[in-house]
Formats: sequence, C-alpha cells, structure tokens
Amino acid sequence: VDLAIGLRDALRRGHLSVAYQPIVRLADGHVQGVEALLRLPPGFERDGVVSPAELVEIAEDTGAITELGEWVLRQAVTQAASWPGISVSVNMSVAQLVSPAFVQLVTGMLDAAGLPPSRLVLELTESQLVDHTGPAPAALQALRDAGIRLAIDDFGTGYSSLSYLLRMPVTAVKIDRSLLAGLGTDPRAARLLEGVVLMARGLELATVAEGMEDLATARALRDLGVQAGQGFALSKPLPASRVRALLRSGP
Ligand code: G
Ligand code: G
Ligand code: MN
Ligand code: NA
Repeated sequence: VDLAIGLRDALRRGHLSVAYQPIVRLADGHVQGVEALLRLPPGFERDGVVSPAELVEIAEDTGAITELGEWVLRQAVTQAASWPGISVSVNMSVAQLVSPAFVQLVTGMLDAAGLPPSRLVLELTESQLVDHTGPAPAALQALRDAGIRLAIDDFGTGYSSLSYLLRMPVTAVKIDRSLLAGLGTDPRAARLLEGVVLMARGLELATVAEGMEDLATARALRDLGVQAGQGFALSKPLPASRVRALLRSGP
C-alpha cells in the first residue's frame, strides 16, 4: 500500500486541514502566536492511520513527509499573513530541514504570502536537534540569517546532553508538558522549572510551556517566570476562521 499516493490524494481532495492552537503571553493573556497542527477529518482512516501523529510518523518513514510538511508550511504561512501581528509556529521533520533547498523554499513562501520572516517559528524536537542525523548548525544559521525563528519542541524529553544549546542558533524553548505534571503536588517540579527558566534567560531564549490543562498550572508557570503557554486550559487547537474571531475579541 502506498501511503504517499494516499496522502497526495488526501491533500488534493482537501481531506487534511491545519488547526491553530493559541500561544498566550502568561503575564496578560495576550495571544502572541499560534502553533499549526495537522488535522485529519473525522473518520479518516488510511492504511490503519488514525491520528496526525501516526500520519506524520508514517510519512517520515516513507519519505512523504517532504510533501506533507511543505503543504502544512504553505497553509500556515499563507494563513498567518492574513492575521495581524501574531507569529505562527510550524512543526518540522528533520528530512525537511536537511534539504539544501529548504531556506529558499521557505523564504519563497514568505515572500509570496507577504509574511515577515520574524513571524515564522520553526519547531524542531530536542531529539532531532541532538541526533547526529539532524540539521547542521550552519543549516539552522541560514534560517536565522533569513530572520526566521527556531524553537526547541518537547524540551526536557530528549537526551541528557545540553551542549547542543551552545551550538544551535535557536530562539525559544517549548517546555514539554511532562515537566508540568508534578507542579501542584511535588515542590521539586517547581524547582526544576525555575532552573529551566534561569537557563533560558541566561541563553536569551524565549520560554513557552506546552500542555497547560488548568488555569492553576498557567498561574504557577507565570509566577515561575515562564513567558508564554499553550494548552487546553487556554485554548484547544482552532480552525483558522476561529483564530480570526479570537484575535478580534481577545481570549
Ligand atoms: O495535535 P496532536 O497532539 O495530535 O499532534 C501530534 C503530534 O504530531 C505532535 O507531536 C505534533 O508535533 C505532530 N505534528 C502535528 N502537525 C505536524 C506537522 O505539520 N508536521 C510535523 N512534522 N509534525 C506535526
Ligand atoms: O509535539 P508537539 O508539542 O508539537 O504537539 C503538541 C500536541 O499537544 C498537539 O497535538 C496538541 O493537540 C497537544 N496538546 C495541546 N494542548 C494540550 C494539553 O493541554 N494537553 C494535552 N494532553 N495535549 C495538548
Ligand atoms: Mn510542537
Ligand atoms: Na512539544
């Protein structure tokens, strides 16, 4: 079975979509950006694939991720150009980033859409950054030189090496939700997050906490100095039309 063909077919038929989860400044609730997330229609099933994460994983294994990733990126960049001021974060697979033509592809999309490069954030997981098959620092620097921002996704779940933070020209860390788990109950969870915040400040990295499921967690993270957050307590991923309404009315 050829998922690549199934995928191309699904893209052409408009079966896939992109949802946008608000990223909120914790100090005042201002929506500073959104994360683009691939979405499947209800009842979507192709070769046993039922979730976006599974689709991404299979696309990575079959090479179809280049096409899928490019489609998501173009959707996100085009949508974001129609929204005032906010940034759009897009998840990257390593196969996209290691392509030598990637910088031109992205800057071409930004130009065509009229989106300033500083409003695009590319997210790479910590494990992709640390792995030896991951992008070279120079490839990331080329994106930074073009004005595009780079965030480390799932921060705190990759490898124990932190030395990559000194090599990779990233601009933000997205603190994985597993680090938020003990916040209400285990005082050590707060100490750990304090350490992450201090480190991020020292390295001039922005901080975004992921997976805030209740407002008490959002408040605790704000008090610990985390700058921004996303999660079901603040907003679920939304269709593009609802993002526009949200930006008009406030959260
Ligand atoms: O939204 P959800 O929790 O189902 O996402 C599951 C996983 O799929 C997450 O790890 C997310 O990073 C990943 N994902 C969602 N959209 C994309 C995408 O466009 N590209 C890549 N590479 N991963 C994505
Ligand atoms: O791996 P990545 O961080 O890109 O994926 C983010 C995923 O987390 C998305 O699939 C999104 O649907 C999911 N997500 C967003 N907010 C929450 C939350 O508050 N709780 C949980 N469990 N998942 C969330
Ligand atoms: Mn992400
Ligand atoms: Na994450």
